[in-house]
Amino acid sequence: MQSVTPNQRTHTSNGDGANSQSSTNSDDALVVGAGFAGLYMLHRLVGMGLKARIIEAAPDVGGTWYWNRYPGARCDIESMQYSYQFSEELQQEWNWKERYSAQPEILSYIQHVADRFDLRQHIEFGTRVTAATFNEDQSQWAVQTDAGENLTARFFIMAVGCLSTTIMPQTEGTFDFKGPVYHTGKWPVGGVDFTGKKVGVIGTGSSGVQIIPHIAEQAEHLSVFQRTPGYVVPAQNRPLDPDEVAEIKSNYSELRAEGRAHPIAFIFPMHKDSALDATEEERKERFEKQWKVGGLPFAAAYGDLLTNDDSNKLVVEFWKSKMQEIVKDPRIAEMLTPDQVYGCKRIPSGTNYFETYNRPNVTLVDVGGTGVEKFTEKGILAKDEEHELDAIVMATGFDALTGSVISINITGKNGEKINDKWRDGPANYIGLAVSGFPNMFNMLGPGCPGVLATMVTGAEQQGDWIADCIGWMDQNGKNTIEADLDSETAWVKEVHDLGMTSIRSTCSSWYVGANVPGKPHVFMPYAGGFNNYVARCNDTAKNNYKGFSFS
Ligand code: N01
Repeated sequence: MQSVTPNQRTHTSNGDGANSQSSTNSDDALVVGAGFAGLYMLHRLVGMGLKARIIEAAPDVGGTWYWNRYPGARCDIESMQYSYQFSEELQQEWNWKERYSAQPEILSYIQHVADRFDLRQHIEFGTRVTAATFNEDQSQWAVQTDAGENLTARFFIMAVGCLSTTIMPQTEGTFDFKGPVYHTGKWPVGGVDFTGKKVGVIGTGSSGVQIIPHIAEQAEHLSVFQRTPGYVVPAQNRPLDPDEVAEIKSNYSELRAEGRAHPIAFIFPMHKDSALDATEEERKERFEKQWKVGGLPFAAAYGDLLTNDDSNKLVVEFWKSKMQEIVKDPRIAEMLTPDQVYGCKRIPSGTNYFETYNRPNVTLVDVGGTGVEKFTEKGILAKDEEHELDAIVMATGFDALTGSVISINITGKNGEKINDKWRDGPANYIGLAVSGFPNMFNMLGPGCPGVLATMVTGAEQQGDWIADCIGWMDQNGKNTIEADLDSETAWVKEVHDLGMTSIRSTCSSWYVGANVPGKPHVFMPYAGGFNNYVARCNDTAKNNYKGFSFS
């Protein structure tokens, strides 16, 4: 593996992160993160002949797919669509094995992309960016790393991941437990052997739903600590049929174009009619058919399941009947039944999830409302009962969308900190640029469809927009770009107003920052649809980057 090491370059610094003079070794662009977004960004920048490099904390590429290597980790968007489309050769030569890829296969794919496009030579692995300061005199970013480097670059681009800063429960005695504690989002590279162990899993979101069946198969006993049950839908994963793959590949670009024109950048069987217009019998038939499609697409059995309360109640009734068919103990089935509307949290795609609760070595512990009460030396205290454990797995999620940005000490113009700027919630223009922070771009974060659409497609769209913008600036003699405050304020309002129309804003979840104590409650993604978002970004570009100022 090739990487740039700190002593291969020299930089001058005045000690506070802002370089006192322009360094000859300055980069055109520094990108933070070597996941799908960062790698594509790098590919574009290097392809334009720019001096660009990625700083990556992990020892390898992959981003979220490097860290989330827990057993059962798998994508919930179909492999043939959850992949890059910028290279016809790449999409023709790569052969996905399953309808929904497991983490090892996705990681192999990303590693293949890094090798195939010769990107590793531009990546510094094992290094974390700690601070970035915009030097107004030199119109450059001064970037510091935990390796003690002081780097400079004209553009500072964050591809830090929207679900990458892990969070642990802030519960009494967090550090008292004497056994090992793992987080799904930072899973050990060599894996963990739970054979013969009593294991506790906290959390039943997408990560918990995926890991629970695997731990149950290995451990002597598994206790699942559930605060809020979810509407888990079987993924209906299966090996891909070679004929089906050949068919897609024979006309891949058409499928890709259809995907890009779609609100979530993902094509699947979708119905537009109302559940209320169907007879009970028709509905049952339709729901059963779409259940076989499974996963996220199940919600498209009718066009109004996520927008009409009465239709939503109908899908909840059907979902309950399916879950109750699987779970043998009615008391457990009751505990597994959510009381929220269907779809307000991201719907986990599961495999053998409900079946797991029929196993004699699995206990479901209801910690509704408060969550786990206390960690003790021996395990977890919940509802006045101590559960003795050998290991604890936190499937407790992430400080989503903003956590990995604000963990870097970023200072823009006039000494303004990103932490202060985003105190009441994230602000940016078209989800890409923050007023007061020139020549800084943030990929797949707040204010864009990112987490509500297919991430790889979003990464390419934003990577293209940023690269094209930099190309345009160079052609037009512009040195810096900055989002106008007025445009930013209007965009923040638009994101908020659209968010209020989305079912996703109606309950406590990471979409609204409710999972992190003290985080402002703001619906962060752009809910107007990927296709509309792309049109807005393109319109801005076509109009000489309307809403931005240049120097
Ligand atoms: O995290 P989450 P995640 N005591 O925040 C519980 C993507 N993803 O890692 O709901 C007890 O959804 C918490 O309970 P509650 C996907 O976008 C995708 O699972 O807050 N429980 C919840 O059950 C997903 O949405 C895939 O009441 C506590 C869980 O921990 C996103 O990542 C796979 C607790 C956290 O769920 C995040 O998913 C994995 C406490 N003190 C992830 N604190 C795919 O399928 C928290 N919880 C592609």
